[in-house]
Amino acid sequence: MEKMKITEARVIVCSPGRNFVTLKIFTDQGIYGLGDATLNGREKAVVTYLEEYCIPALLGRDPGNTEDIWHYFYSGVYWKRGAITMTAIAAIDMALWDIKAKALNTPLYNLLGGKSRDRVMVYTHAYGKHLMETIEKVGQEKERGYCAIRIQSGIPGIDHTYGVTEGNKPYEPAQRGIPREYSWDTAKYLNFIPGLFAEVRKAFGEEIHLLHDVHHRCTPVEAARLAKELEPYHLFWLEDPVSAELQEGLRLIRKHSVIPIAIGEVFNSVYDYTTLITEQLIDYIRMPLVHGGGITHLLKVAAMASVYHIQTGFHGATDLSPVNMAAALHFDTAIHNFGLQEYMPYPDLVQEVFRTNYRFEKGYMVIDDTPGIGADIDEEAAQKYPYSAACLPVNRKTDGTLFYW
Ligand code: CS2
Ligand code: MG
Repeated sequence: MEKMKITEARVIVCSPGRNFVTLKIFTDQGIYGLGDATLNGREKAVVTYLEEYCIPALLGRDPGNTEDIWHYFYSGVYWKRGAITMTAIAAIDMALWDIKAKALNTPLYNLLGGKSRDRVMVYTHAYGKHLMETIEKVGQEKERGYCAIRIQSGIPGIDHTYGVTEGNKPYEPAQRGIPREYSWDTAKYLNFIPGLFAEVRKAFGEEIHLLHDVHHRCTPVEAARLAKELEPYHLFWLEDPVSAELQEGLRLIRKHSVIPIAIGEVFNSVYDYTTLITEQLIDYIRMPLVHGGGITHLLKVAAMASVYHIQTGFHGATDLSPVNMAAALHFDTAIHNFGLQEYMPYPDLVQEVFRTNYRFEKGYMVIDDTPGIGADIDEEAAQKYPYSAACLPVNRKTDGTLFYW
């Protein structure tokens, strides 16, 4: 690969239905790379971090030196880790791998070990305001060909529940303006969910993989109760059962249940996982490329996880951009301990701005052999959709105590 030099880098912020941040790095060989830098509700913080503290130090470097550049922005920086920092590093890293694969005229997966599989199993979201609507939605997603479906539902007695949007609007938790406040009742939630899965299994049998996202809302003992009560329904995974700042809290769940656990979409480095992996307290790594320091770092995390029989299960909601999704599918195609990829189809508006190289086929994603990540951004189209501040909601218990959203 001919020696190249980074000549320019710029951050493209757009909002085709929701805010996205994309880093574009240019080289003296006319090849450019893209990296997703989207962090829902904190987009401008990442833009500033990239523009003020990263891009000036990137210019002139050889884009092929992914390992050294990653460490320059991680080990070389005094204030380490955190969602903003690791999202910025991820965007740089993704773009550099994109450049390298394009310069070598090969799809990215070839630089990550080649094909371990021809297609990548994905799961989508089914949710309803109440149990019957949820069952109906599961049927619709099954009809669409999904073999793995995440189930969320409105909870009787709770006004607004995570993961359930009104009507047929695409799922988007962030809202314009200051955070909306919702109220939550863990007891009502714990009493309702096992019955929901009993009904879903009754309606669809064992043939589809079912998943559920607790969204960080239980204490370890509450999560242990839920995990135990959900065991008869053979979930593919129970996601974010607890907030997991206290990694050893997962020991209590593990003691009471064999339900597979997926955790970490809000994590941003391997250090969030060390106890969870080495004590085999989890089964799937949720930390995505875009928030976990990019390809260079996730290769190391996935390798460490593989020693402990842990697989990947990357976050892939529509508030992570199609550039991240395309890069994730290359990663998922190549690594041996791939487990499952979250995939929510993007609304048409997003597809007007971002072009990608993957297609959905009967419950799986297939990527083509376009050199690089295989994603692109139409900057003219992006300009039609300017940024508009939005942020994630806030949650309170019914007595007003501030709680996890
Ligand atoms: C969720 C996300 O997809 C998931 O598993 O946890 O939808 C999450 O709520 C959003 O990405 C937050 O921006
Ligand atoms: Mg989640």
